[in-house]
Amino acid sequence: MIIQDAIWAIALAGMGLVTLGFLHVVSQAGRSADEEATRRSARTANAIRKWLFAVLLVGFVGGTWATLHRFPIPAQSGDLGAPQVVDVVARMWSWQFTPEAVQTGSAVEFRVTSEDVNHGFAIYSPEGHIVAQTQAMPSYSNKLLHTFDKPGTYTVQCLEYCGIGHGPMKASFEVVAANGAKAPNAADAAASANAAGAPGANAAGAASANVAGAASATQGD
Ligand SMILES: [Cu+2]
Repeated sequence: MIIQDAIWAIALAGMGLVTLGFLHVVSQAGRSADEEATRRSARTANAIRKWLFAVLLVGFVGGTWATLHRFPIPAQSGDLGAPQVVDVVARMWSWQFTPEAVQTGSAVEFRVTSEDVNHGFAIYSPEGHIVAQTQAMPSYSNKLLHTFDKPGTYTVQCLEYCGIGHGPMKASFEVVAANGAKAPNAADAAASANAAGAPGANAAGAASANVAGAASATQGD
């Protein structure tokens, strides 16, 4: 079960409880109550309200701490010191990465900007789950820090409507294992790109040079 399924199940359960509450009120609406019964139900309602407030308070503080104690947005000014850096430029309607491959196991700093309008830079794992995202904005460089655990072909999809070509505004980049071994599908993709004489072939060479540089920098740490 992925987290979205769990949240969907919790939301359904909550909606079910609210529905049951409404049905209970409707079923009691025609009944007249004596004063003692009214006082009793007021006391019960007060007690339930206090408990509910306490539960909500604990849930709110606990949930806020659990989701934000490691704040997901890195500092946007100054050097983040990540061993790998990828410059990302968005434009209607394509993505440009320099370099086009990164390694697992060490942090990657994506410096994301746009040449025209706002775009949404979202990275999807090979299984199709979103792993990180930020905005691509003209005149700004937004920094996104992510460490990849699994090698493979990751997809980038625009998440901010940016015109007629928004839907197909996709691209992909390779995450290679830190020991240099490529994932099987990544090796196939690179081979077919080279065979086709794709314009990315030179860029891929530059990419591996940069990755090698980053790797040696890491070892030096
Ligand atoms: Cu878009």
